[in-house]
Amino acid sequence: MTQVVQYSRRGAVGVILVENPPVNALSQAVRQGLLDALRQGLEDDGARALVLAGGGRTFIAGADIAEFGRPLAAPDLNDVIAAFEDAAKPVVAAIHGTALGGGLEVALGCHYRVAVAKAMVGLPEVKLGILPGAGGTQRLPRLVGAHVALTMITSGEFVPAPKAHELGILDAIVEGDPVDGAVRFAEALDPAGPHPRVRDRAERIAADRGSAVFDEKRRALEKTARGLFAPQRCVDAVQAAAELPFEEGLKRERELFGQCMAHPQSKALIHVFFAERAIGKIPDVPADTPARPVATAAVLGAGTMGGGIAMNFANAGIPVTLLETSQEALDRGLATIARNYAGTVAKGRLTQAEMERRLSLITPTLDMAALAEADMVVEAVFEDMAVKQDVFRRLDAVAKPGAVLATNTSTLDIDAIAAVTSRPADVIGMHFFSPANVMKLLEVVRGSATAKDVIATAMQTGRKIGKVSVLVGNCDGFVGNRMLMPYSRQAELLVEEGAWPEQVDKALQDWGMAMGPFAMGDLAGVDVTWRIRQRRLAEGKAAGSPLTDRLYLMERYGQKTGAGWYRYEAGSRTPLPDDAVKRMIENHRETHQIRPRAISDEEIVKRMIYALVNEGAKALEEGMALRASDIDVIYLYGYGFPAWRGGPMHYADSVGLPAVLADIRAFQQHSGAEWTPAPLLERLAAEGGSFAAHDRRR
Ligand code: 3H9
Repeated sequence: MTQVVQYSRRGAVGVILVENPPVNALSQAVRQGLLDALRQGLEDDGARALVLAGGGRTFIAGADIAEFGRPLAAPDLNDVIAAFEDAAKPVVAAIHGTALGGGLEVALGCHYRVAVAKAMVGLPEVKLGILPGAGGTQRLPRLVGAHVALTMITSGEFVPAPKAHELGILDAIVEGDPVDGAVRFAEALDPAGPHPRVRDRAERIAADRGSAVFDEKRRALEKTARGLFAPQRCVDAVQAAAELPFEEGLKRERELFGQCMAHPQSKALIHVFFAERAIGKIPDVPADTPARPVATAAVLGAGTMGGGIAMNFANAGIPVTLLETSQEALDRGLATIARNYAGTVAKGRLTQAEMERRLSLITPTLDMAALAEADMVVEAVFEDMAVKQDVFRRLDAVAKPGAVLATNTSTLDIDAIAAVTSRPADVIGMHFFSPANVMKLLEVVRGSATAKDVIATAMQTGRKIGKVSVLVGNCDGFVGNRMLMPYSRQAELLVEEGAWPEQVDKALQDWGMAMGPFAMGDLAGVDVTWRIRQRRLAEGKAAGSPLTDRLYLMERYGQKTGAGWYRYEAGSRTPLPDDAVKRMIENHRETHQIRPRAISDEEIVKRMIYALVNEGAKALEEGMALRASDIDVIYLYGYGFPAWRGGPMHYADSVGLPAVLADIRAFQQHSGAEWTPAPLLERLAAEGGSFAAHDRRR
């Protein structure tokens, strides 16, 4: 027998224990080990019943995702499950931690399931762009009916054990050690049987035959899972459970599973699964780097960003001091925070008491000296180097030794800010995204002097306050906004050349982006873009199009003034095309003698997305991002890039780098230097490589 699965006996009950850290994934060795241990248990005359459990922190978290994409080696998981289901002795699954995907499917193949109250069960395959492929879509509906099964399988959400018990997925909740509890449960069973098989439970699912629930779910998913392939296939599979005999249903599930596996969306979503877990791996700041304790925090500036950042700390239970320069600004900031919380309470997502607890963790002040005890200070004042340097000089004078001094700048040089302090090693960038209390992304920006434990502290604190923390280097715009500059530039050029803002936005939204660039510009503020443009022009850098200047002169600053690239009706955030903007664009074209041409959606998408890819490749080569997959995570969590396309760098891989490069070269012929291909892209395309392979080599 293989070592990853062990068989032992407790009294008259045989125990099969999976030991495949960290999460007991069902690798080939585990599948084989399960078959071997089952045979041993069945042959063991001293065992009247069997218990299946997971060692370590969990039961079984599913198939081994790392094996996907390769031909699956025998034994097939379906055969393993069938062997358990047909076993001549009763088998009890003992669940703690999580029973997910293939893990729950194995448990559904056991005759009984017991769990500790803290355990969770679920079929999260849909989040990987696939569906349960080892009988989950056929067995779960037989236990809980089509409605609940559809909800669980199309959402992938985890169900806490007490709820799973109520639903009939679990037979009992056990106290204390799960294996002890399961052994007690097994001792009470009659070894002579019959041993109930989920596959034989026909009544519940038969009632769903011909039900409208399937079409209703399909229609709902058209809205909630727009553009996604797997959720609709999940419905097909559950419907097969209602309409076909078990074996035929399994066959249908297999076909649908194969279709999902072959689809580019599953490759993208599986890439995202690993990309999200790679961001914490920093070669020179290993996971065991001791972080500085952050028990208290302070935020400088109670504007939109500062207020949102303070809320993050309060939400995580960290007391936070909020500093402003005038009582009026402080009152305004606090009122916004209170309004934001009240909105969440009104939606039923927060209790009044919890809102009050969080508000009580925020201490307003006008006195810089009140920051003296904070373990971490985040500066969120006006985006201007002189202003920030002044703040850091004063902060340096009051902050306690060892405090982490972070700046929330979105574009400025961290080293120039750190240089005005006596402790550049303690200075770091923590770039939150607006609205900071909602957006998940945090770019942690490492300066040339930033200490490793300060990096570890910022990354860890970011996670603690609910952010997806990605480490980036110190360059203009860091990674996300740096890539956004050529992206926005393309958007404006497309409009100069003949497209309308609403056409550009629609093309990108249809492609999957949460928002188009012009609607996003209105949200961020045209004045903000204008200010960045002015700074970059003064520094002699490429800086977008003069269309922004015209809009700025018209005082159309975006949503906040009710007009930007679009107009907004009072109280509404819906962008409406505006003739005044069209006239402005036409005027601009005439002034510059541009003859507008019809531009296809395909051209729009290529120019926009490849602008991201090309700049991303440059940032990667310069070491501003540790991995191409980190760039993908930044775009998924900070810029509304569709997860099912895997992020810009994965998308380029999926198209094929030679094809991407050929298009970029064609754009270069048309518009020159701004499309100079990234040398890394050229190299990878020439050697038949990919960004993923480049990541693996590092
Ligand atoms: C499936 O089952 C298909 C079947 O229906 C049909 C087959 C025919 N495989 O998330 P963490 C790794 S599809 C391989 O940081 P946590 C993970 O990469 C599967 N590796 O921990 C990480 O590695 P590293 C359906 C896996 O405590 C480490 O474990 N199941 C797998 O925050 C720790 O992970 C799922 O989709 C896996 N299945 O969360 C469940 N799972 O340390 C996916 C984890 O090198 N997993 N790893 O970075 C999860 O949701 C979470 O990992 C879990 C633990 C909740 C279990």
